[in-house]
Amino acid sequence: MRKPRFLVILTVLTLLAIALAGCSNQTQEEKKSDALLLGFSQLGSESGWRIGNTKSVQEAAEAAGVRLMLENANQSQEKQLTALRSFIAYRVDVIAFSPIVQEGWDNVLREAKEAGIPVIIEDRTIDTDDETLYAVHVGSDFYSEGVMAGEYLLKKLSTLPPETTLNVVELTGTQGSSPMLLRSAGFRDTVAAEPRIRILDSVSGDFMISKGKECVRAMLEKYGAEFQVLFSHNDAMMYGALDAFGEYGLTSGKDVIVISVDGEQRAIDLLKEGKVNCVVECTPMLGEAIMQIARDLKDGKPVEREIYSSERAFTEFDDLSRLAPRGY
Ligand code: GZL
Repeated sequence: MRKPRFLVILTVLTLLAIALAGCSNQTQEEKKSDALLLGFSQLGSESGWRIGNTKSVQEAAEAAGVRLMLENANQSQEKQLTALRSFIAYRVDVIAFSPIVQEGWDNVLREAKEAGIPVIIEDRTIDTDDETLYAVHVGSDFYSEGVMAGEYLLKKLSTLPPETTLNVVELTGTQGSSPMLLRSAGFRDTVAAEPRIRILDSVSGDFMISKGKECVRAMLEKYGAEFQVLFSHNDAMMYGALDAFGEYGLTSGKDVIVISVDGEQRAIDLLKEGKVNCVVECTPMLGEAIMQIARDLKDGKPVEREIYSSERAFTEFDDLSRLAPRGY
C-alpha cells in the first residue's frame, strides 16, 4: 500500500536532520580538536581564595573555548611536578601553574622549554636564575600587599594614645612560598622604623583554617595579653584565629587588632561587623588573563613578562557600604 506523500517527505527530512546533526557534531569535534589545549597545574584547595582561583580558570577556559587539562596537586610539589611532566608528554599547547613554593622548578621548566611549550606562571612566583624558563607571570604584588598591611597598622597606631605600643603576632602562609616571603617582607619593612610596633613572634599556619586556629591558640597560651595584633597572611587562617580568640574570651577587632589578606566576601563581612580591622585585597580572578596570554603565546604574539593585578586595602576607616560583592 502506497504511503501518503507527506509521510514520505517527513521520513526523508528526519533522516536528513539526523545526518546533518552527525556531521555538525563531527564538525564540533573537529573544531574542539583545533582549540587551544592548556595544561593547568593547581597547587591545592587550601582556601576560599584557591577555590575561587580554580573556578576563575575553569570558567574562563569554558568561555574562551580553551580545552583545559586541570590537575589539582593537593598541596604537593611532587604532584605538581608530575602534572607538568604529563602536560609535556601530552604535548599541550601551553602550560600554566601556580607554584606551591618558590624553589625546585628549573628542571621541569627546562623540559617544557626543550619541548617548545610556553609556560605561564599564575598567582605565586618562582625563584630562578634562568628567565627563559617561563614566558609570563600574572598575579599579585605580594610585597605591596605586606606594605598595605603595615601602612594600615601605622595609621591605626596614630589614632591611639601616644604612649601605646603594639605587639604583633605574624601568622604566615606556606613556608617558602612567594606570598609568605613577600607579604612578610613588605609588612616588616613598612613598620620597621616605628619603635612602638614590635613583632612578638611569627608562626606558619600554611594558609589553612585549622592550622591558623592551632597556631593562635598556642600564641595566646604563650603570650596572653601581650598578643595585641594579628597579621594573618590570608583570610582562611584568620577565620581559624577568630575562633581561637573567641575561646580565649577576646573580642577580635577590639581586644585584638586583626589584619588579613585575600579579600574573601566572608572577610569583608567580618570587617563590616567590626570583628576584623583591615583586609588587604589579593584577587584570585586570573582566569581571563591566563586565557588571553595563552592564546597570544600560541599565536606567537608579544606578551608582557610581568602582569600585576591592581589591588587595595579595605580598612575600618573606609566606607564599605557600596562595595561590590567579592565573588570569592
Ligand atoms: C596568594 C595565594 C595565596 C592566598 C591564600 O596569591 O597564593 O594562597 O593568599 C592561598 O589564600 O592559599
